[in-house]
Amino acid sequence: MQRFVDLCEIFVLAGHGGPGKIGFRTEKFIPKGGPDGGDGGKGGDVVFVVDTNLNTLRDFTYRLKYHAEDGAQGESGLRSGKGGDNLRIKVPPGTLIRDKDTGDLICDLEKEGEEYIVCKGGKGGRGNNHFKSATNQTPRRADTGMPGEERHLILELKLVADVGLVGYPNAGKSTFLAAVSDAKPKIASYPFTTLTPNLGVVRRDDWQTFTVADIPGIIEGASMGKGLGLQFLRHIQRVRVLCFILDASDPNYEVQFTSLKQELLAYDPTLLNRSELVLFNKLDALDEEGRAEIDAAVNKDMIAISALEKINIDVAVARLWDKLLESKLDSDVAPE
Ligand SMILES: Nc1nc2c(ncn2[C@@H]2O[C@H](COP(=O)(O)OP(=O)(O)OP(=O)(O)O)[C@@H](O)[C@H]2O)c(=O)[nH]1
Ligand SMILES: [Mg+2]
Repeated sequence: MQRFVDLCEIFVLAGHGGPGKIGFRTEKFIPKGGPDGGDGGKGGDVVFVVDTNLNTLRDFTYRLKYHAEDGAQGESGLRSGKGGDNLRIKVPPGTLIRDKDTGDLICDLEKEGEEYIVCKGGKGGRGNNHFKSATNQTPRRADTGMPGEERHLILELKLVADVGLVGYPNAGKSTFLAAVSDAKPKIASYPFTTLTPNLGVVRRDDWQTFTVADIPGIIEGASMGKGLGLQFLRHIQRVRVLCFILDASDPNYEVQFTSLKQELLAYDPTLLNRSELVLFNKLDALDEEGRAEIDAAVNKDMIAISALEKINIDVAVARLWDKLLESKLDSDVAPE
């Protein structure tokens, strides 16, 4: 199983500025050429850049130190040394970067191509030309260049999804994600099948797509650490629409709905202000009486579906899309 990594620590170091050059002109017919040592090149910066093809921080567990290139030494003829290349580190969208020593948030990278310079490269040292004076025409002195900035960082990933699926274990969240998106999550008939979040892209047509996050199941008492706890709720803190999935074939589904809401409230009360859609799943498994009960409950914010038999899936997707558009008007953030 691939490990999902959403928190890690690394050390980054920008390039050292190149040293200045000590040199003198030595051309023919110019016997006493003056100092002509060029300046050192600037050290490379450490830059973080969003790559939407990534969705975990796993790569950072293999390598803990990152160093941008140093600047080159200055050259004769007053030529500056070459600047060190910037080190561009790719991170998935939704990566928060903190300074480990101060705890301060440095940046929050969300959109494709977004980037941030976390450490600046050191300035190159001055060549000996700069040290020429009336009393010293042949300075044998140059700067060494400044060190690059360095930092211990904590990277934290919060998935950026439009819709978050919330439900008890075994309710059919992963089955729903598989039915609507390109994701292939593990599905099984026992609770806590999903141990790490899954992200899927729902494609209505070429330009209407949105992302859905499927997180591990939540049970009553999760805020006190029961089950897998609430740690994964951080991944749906940024969603615009919460989609509750209830197992309508379970006689306790109403009680479960109430406790899900209580757990969300305990974790982050603002989650309850999101736009919501409730899906009564496993419609296919209901007897006539159960069906009648669900039929009475459905309305524009509550739909009966079967994720397994793909009943009413299109209706659910259309409703999620409408809700995203409505919430877009509120927050003015467009669905991708
Ligand atoms: N009859 C019926 N079974 C379903 C339906 N949707 C899901 N299931 C079954 O319910 C079981 C659990 O499905 P999952 O999608 O793994 O449930 P989950 O909510 O992701 O569960 P966790 O990952 O454990 O939280 C599987 O055996 C599915 O086949 C449905 O619409 N009808
Ligand atoms: Mg699952």
